[in-house]
Amino acid sequence: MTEIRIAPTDALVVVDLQPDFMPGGALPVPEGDAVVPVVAPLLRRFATVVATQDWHPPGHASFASSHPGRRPYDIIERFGHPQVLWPDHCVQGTAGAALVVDLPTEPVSLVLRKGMDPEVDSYSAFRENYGPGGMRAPTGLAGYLRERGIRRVFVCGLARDFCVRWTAEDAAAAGFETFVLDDATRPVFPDAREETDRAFADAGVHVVRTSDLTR
Ligand code: VGL
Ligand code: ZN
Repeated sequence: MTEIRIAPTDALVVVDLQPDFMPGGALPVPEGDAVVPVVAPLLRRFATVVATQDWHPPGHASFASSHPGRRPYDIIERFGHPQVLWPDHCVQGTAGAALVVDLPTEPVSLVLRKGMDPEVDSYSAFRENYGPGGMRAPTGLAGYLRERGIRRVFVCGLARDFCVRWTAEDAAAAGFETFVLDDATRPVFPDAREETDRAFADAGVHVVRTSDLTR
């Protein structure tokens, strides 16, 4: 076990804690609700807290309903990369797209909405998924964090194998020392656990527990 002292140059990135990702929601993450009470007391311990909000227009290209003959969780190719087709979820302005109410909002410095391009999915808080020309458009988050002097990024929230994974990989690629808070995240596909662990190791992302954090 490690001991990590929280510093003023650390940021907490809380990924997609929204009702649609909770059990019973439109795109349920098993045990997704279990991370909320783990994350809630963490927010006040960081000077910089970013909360992301999946925020799709109706008819988004990541929805199976936008592809006749396809069903949720089918995989197709878009812009040369695999795209999981999801149930309709986190539609802008709907109750399922709000941030969960059991999180304190006062410590949240920035709410970053993503997935607004109707044609391109957006798992990561830092960049959209692959779009036309194989490009991944930046969200501006790396610049926001750099301008605030952030050096380390701690990622938690949902889902471990999609938005948390892509956010952590991109944080590391952007030069931040990056940690995933493992007890504060859950995967949408629990069978993908080892693949995600390998991706974190390959990216140099540290997987730690919230009990490793001290101050
Ligand atoms: C997510 C699938 C689709 C996530 C968002 O938050 O991990 N997964 N949109
Ligand atoms: Zn989404």
